[in-house]
Amino acid sequence: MSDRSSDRTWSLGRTHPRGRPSRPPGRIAEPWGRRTPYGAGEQWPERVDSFLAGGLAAAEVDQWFPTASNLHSNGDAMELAVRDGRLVGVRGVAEDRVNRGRLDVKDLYGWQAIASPDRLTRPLLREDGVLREAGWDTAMARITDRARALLDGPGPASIGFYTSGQLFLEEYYALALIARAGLGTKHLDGNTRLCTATAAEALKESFGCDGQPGSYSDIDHADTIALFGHNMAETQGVLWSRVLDRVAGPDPPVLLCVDPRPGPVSEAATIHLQPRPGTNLALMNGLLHEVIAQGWTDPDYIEAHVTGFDRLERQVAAFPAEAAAEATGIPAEQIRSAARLLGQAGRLLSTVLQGFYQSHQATAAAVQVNNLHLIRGMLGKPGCGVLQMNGQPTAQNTRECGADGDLPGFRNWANARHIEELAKIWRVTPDRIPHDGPPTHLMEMIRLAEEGSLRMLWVSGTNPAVSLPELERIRAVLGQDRLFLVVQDLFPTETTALADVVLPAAGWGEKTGTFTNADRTVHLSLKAVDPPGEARPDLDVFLDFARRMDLRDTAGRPLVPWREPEEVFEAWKECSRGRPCDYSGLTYALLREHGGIQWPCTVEHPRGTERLYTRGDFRSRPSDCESYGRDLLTGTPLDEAAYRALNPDGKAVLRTAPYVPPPEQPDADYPLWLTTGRTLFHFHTRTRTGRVPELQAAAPDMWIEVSEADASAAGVREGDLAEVSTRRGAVRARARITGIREGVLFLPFHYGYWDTGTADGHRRAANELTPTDWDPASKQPLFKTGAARLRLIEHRPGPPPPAGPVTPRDTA
Ligand SMILES: Nc1nc2c(c(=O)[nH]1)N[C@H]1C(S)=C(S)[C@@H](COP(=O)(O)OP(=O)(O)OC[C@H]3O[C@@H](n4cnc5c(=O)[nH]c(N)nc54)[C@H](O)[C@@H]3O)O[C@H]1N2
Ligand SMILES: Nc1nc2c(c(=O)[nH]1)N[C@H]1C(S)=C(S)[C@@H](COP(=O)(O)OP(=O)(O)OC[C@H]3O[C@@H](n4cnc5c(=O)[nH]c(N)nc54)[C@H](O)[C@@H]3O)O[C@H]1N2
Ligand SMILES: [Mo]
Repeated sequence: MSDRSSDRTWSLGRTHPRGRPSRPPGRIAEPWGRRTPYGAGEQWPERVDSFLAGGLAAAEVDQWFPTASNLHSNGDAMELAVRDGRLVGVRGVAEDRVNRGRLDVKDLYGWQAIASPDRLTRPLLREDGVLREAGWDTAMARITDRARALLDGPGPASIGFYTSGQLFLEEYYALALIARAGLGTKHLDGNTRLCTATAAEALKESFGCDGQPGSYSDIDHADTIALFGHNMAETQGVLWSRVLDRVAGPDPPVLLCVDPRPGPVSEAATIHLQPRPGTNLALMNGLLHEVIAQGWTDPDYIEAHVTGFDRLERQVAAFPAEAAAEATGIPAEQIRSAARLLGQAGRLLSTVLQGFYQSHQATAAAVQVNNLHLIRGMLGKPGCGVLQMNGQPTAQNTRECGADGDLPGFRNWANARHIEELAKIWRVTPDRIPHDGPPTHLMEMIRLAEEGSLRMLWVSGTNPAVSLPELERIRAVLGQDRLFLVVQDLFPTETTALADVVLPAAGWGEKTGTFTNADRTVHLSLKAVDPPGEARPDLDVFLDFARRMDLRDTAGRPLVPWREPEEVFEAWKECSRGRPCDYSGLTYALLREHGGIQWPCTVEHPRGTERLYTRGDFRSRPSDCESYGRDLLTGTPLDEAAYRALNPDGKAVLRTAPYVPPPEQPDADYPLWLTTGRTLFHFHTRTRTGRVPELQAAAPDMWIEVSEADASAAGVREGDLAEVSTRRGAVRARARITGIREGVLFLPFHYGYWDTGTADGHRRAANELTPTDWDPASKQPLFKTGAARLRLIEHRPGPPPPAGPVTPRDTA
């Protein structure tokens, strides 16, 4: 089979004004690099990628420091090159299991952002409405004074923390201890709520506990790879290289792509299903109907390891391919072909990401992918894995350390024994850890701030004024006088602009810690250079806060006794011992010597564990599980009795839900679907990639992706300035006509305002348009569905600015 993705001229050239593309530099033009084909069961060949600034030679580098990529969740092992105390480049680590030396295009160039001249270097305090520089002592005193006053007054429920998927494990664990047992608030969540809350919930619902069953090495063995709402080519570039290398080798796997948009993934796929946004559950029910009806199941595996088959069979009975076709807009024949591909696969690997996670029945749809693997007995064997993907580099750690709406070590808030265990580890009484209901999710925290019962919000490592839905509302909530807003970041952002206190953080490369990728691989990241000015590691800031607040354990000793990241890591190992995410066999020294290691890593498994559930041994016993689950349709938590009734005693559970259409659908006023997402060259709100010349030049400004038919209906031509509006707001950008499904518009969500001025005047951020709504089970917001309209603002000559690999209308 030919390698269709590496040698095609993708359409950056197409958008160039004068016919022939002018080739952009290096890997911008060749995002996945050169192919290194390999066959099923073989080891993925090495290919070491490197980029050194200013044509420097490797011999001119003073020292190399180990780390892993921090602009996605792939966990590609890399080294930072330092010369004269400055970062000068990067190279991949050939020996590492994750990337075998390869680096994604964003990682090759992205490190340059940390040396950007506009880094935050001193704390800022708001005085008379204006942010002014101050010393750390003054800034921390301002924070602790406010925290104490609130604790003495309305109490801990008036304080909340909103953190990240981009700090380090040690930072999350310290923060979880401070917030939960120190202050006693349950208002602590991560931006993982927007990102992988559904991955976590889907794993809990099916297997009783979070924890990625599969491994990236499943790509080496699979004969069929299905990508459900996952644009892997643009969002996990090195993983995609691995797929492309299998596709280019002998006995290549076949690919299934489920995405309303065409792109590099659909171009490499045998079957491309283009559902209407928000109809994933209908599609999955249709696929499962067909798999069951054709007898493509594994009755022995089901009998031994799975419960709830009858329920699933009943649920999908009403969804033959015709019914699924009606709901999704995909022809029934295509649904049948896809079901055959999935049903007859010998070794099936599935990946799931935001096309499924950011919609109204996110958990219910993601769980059906688990169900597919369970009824086919395709789990825990080489080539048979589910990757309920993560997005951010350290999202896994936010979840396992309990810095989101979970408790550390995947403990169950509703299980009194788990609370006692945690209290013992933290040397406090169980009542110090709030557990009278599920921990507060972010969208609820925003509502509490809006109402005025949340009075202090400490934001670290996230930019909610661009990344949350319905920005007009978010700006109003975060900008209120009565909310004391602390924001800790590397750069001035749309969110720091609203803060009362801004704390300058040291970032990746400037601090030491560990983090874990989407397939449970832990890497050590060493400090390579000093942070600028007075910027400090987030860990130091949190520990300083704990000391100043004089947080104590039951015996009166300091509750948070640590000073160095390695001490926190050692403490975390104890907290994780015996839990699914067991780190007890890891040390900094081992990670340094060996590179990436997959948890659980214990005395029995000193080099980690490649796949979970290899013997169908799920962590679902009521005494052990992380969650008793939720009703997938309403989100209501199940109690222990309801959970026991599902009979999950060590078995996986087939959870189901009926399909309901998305809450907001196109109508006469707003006739189009709007969906949003990512593109190759930028990371999120561009605070880093927007400061990197190579990446910013490759995709400098916002655009609107629209089909030929929808564009011409609105009188819009390629490159024209157009407006997309929804019931929440309007944005303007130039149109790019692509092979996107008719009736659907796509906007990248990367473009906010830090580099163009304020949000006043013409707005461009995609989240001006998105609704305040979330999946009832995972509480993940709906960034992928909504009703919109398109209108021409003015004709503009020439094409829109470049954007990366957009599939043109003529090849879709
Ligand atoms: N280049 C780049 N890479 C990144 C990031 C980045 O910002 N830039 N961010 C990282 C993070 S945090 C994350 S979470 C991941 C996200 O990685 P992905 O999930 O791959 O990225 P998205 O673009 O958000 O969404 C994936 C696809 O879902 C499709 N989609 C939209 N609506 C639907 C639908 O209703 N059904 C289906 N089946 N598909 C739909 C979109 O067309 C899109 O192509 O990427 C990580 N990697
Ligand atoms: N419309 C729409 N909206 C979306 C999405 C979508 O697909 N569509 N996707 C959602 C998803 S999956 C995600 S993950 C979110 C991402 O949303 P955000 O988390 O808001 O995105 P980032 O731009 O990565 O913001 C991270 C911030 O942390 C800072 N930072 C980086 N490293 C450090 C550090 O070590 N310490 C500190 N203190 N700060 C640091 C960066 O400078 C940056 O300002 O967006 C969500 N919003
Ligand atoms: Mo994400």
